[in-house]
Amino acid sequence: MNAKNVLEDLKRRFPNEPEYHQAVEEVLSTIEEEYNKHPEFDKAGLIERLCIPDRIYTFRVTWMDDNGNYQTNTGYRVQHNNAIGPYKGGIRFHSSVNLGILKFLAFEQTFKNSLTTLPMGGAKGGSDFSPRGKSNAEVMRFCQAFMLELHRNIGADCDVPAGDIGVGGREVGYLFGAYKKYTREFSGVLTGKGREFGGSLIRPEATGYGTVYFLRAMLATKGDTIEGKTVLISGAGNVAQYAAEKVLQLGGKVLTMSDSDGYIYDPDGIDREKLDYIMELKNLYRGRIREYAEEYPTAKYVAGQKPWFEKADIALPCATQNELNEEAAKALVANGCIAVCEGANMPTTPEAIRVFQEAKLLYSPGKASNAGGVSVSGLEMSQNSERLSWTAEEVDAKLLWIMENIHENCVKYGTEPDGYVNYVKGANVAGFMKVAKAMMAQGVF
Ligand code: NDP
Ligand code: 2IT
Repeated sequence: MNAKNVLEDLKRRFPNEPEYHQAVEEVLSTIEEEYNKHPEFDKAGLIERLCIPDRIYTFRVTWMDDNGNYQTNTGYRVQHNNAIGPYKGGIRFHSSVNLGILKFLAFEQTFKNSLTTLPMGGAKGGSDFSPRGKSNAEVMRFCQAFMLELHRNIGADCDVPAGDIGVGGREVGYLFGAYKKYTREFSGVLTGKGREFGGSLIRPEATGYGTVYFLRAMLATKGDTIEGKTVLISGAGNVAQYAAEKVLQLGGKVLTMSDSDGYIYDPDGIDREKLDYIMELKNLYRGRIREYAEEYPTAKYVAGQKPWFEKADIALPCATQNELNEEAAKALVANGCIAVCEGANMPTTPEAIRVFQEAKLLYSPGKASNAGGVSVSGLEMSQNSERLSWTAEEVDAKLLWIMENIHENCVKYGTEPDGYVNYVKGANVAGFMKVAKAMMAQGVF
């Protein structure tokens, strides 16, 4: 394989999908060497089969808003690869959603899910519907209309969606209710469900907790800990909230959180009580992070900016893709940051990753450090299959084991001759090898 040629070919065949190209380039450039040690892979055209999704569903979703007007959005499901298990991955509702973004997410998910050790393939779906400013009833009608199409193409042993940006417990509940009604089947077809109807304990916390477990493992390679460290977090949604919670539990100090309008900086730290305020603000009232600075006047609100120019020991990007660019990366390094651990998917641009790696920072890509969410989704699937539910302690212990195992694999496959751990390479090679071997064993499809 010549990574450059493969990428050029994909760009020609699938133009106008920059995020997809970006994700593919990152993986190909780091697995090329390992791939080329296996001529049988190239003979089987493996790389093309691994980069192009198995299939993509696109559908119109029409629903009625509270004023009686008809609204039409586009829905998608990208089933990327099921070599090691049923298709698995979240659903994103956000105005920015398009096919290129979902293709990047489904591609990444395939390697992430492989890293978890659980039997899950990769998929992603969503819609350009924005839940922002919509009433509960509107969100419910949209979810029902979305599932009216999607239910034909998913199933507990075929493709199991979950949440992502704009899709949390409320949306998963409505989607599950609709699936059940249309199919007359109660099954583990979605994860992230409510506790009362098959959801796993610790699933809401899993991505954020897992990210901080991974961060702790990275720091441990330097004999360091989270205790006493200052932390910049972006986002104020599901991942950011529980990353903040775990940082607090481990003795760190969270200085920032953000949303798409700006960020808040609290020099005293966002403590437990203040985090409870944010959780209520965001999850119950669906408010804006700006309101934090009105509630706690010692904090400042910076509109239209990202938090990366503040001084801190650690950065946890937990909002969205490409939210941390080269300029921000240089500022973090100049301010003495020692670790960047991604809770979001592909939040760091390729130029910024280079800045971190050249400065020999501890830097981990989302497909390794945010894999805790889908891991507990996999555990939810296991619990649904055996029609039992495990205790929070049991699930949390398994989550911790999985994150430490992913970290070990990154170290195993990503350690460079000078001892620096290239977590991007480690995650990509470890994730890729398992999928590649499974595809080889199953014949040409
Ligand atoms: P939420 O919808 O709960 O929160 C998203 C947060 O990011 C909000 O604060 C939102 O602000 C902000 N945000 C969203 N889009 C943008 C944007 N274009 N620019 C700036 N800020 C933005 O989503 P999650 O917390 O679930 O997801 C966050 C990230 O983590 C995503 O990259 C997702 O793919 C990834 N992830 C999520 C997992 C999960 O289990 N939920 C698992 C693994 C990864 P606003 O309110 O203004 O929109
Ligand atoms: O990006 C992700 O890993 C998720 N949004 C979670 C997917 C899942 O199936 O739990």
